Amino acid sequence: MKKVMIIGAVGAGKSTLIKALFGESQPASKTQSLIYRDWVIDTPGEYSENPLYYRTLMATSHEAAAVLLVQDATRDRSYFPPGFEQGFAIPAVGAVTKIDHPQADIDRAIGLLRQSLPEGGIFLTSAVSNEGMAKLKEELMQIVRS
Ligand SMILES: Nc1nc2c(ncn2[C@@H]2O[C@H](COP(=O)(O)OP(=O)(O)O)[C@@H](O)[C@H]2O)c(=O)[nH]1
Ligand SMILES: [Mg+2]
Repeated sequence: MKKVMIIGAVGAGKSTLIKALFGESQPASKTQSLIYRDWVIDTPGEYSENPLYYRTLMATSHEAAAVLLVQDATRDRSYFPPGFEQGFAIPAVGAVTKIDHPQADIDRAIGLLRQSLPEGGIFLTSAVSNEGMAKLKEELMQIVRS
């Protein structure tokens, strides 16, 4: 099965999002390396924050059908460089995480994500309330099945 590679800063909620996609609710432990799971590739946040790892992300993307850029709704900055999505040869979609959080600013998160993902769908999600999870899963399943 084709895979979706999930990228984003340390603590953005990537691993928790993946657990929610698989219907699990236990907390995610810190991601120390690339983790292949079914149709998903989880990545350590350091890979998105440190340009030294960009080559690893690019190489890993060759095993994926799409890349999912994750932005934490509670954070006031993005770690992706502008236009990051264009560096990948595969389609990209975005996800804003933690929209349930009292400090979430969804418009700010969309704005930050759009700097790296000029086009492509952006899905608003919470692994806590499960809001937006079904829609995101549907989109990703469509990509991996195509
Ligand atoms: N409120 C809230 N917290 C979340 C959500 N998703 C993740 N978190 C929290 O964010 C922190 C980092 O999550 P994690 O999945 O490990 O981030 P990763 O480093 O991107 O894999 C953890 O404390 C999670 O409990 C969410 O949807 N809502
Ligand atoms: Mg993780």
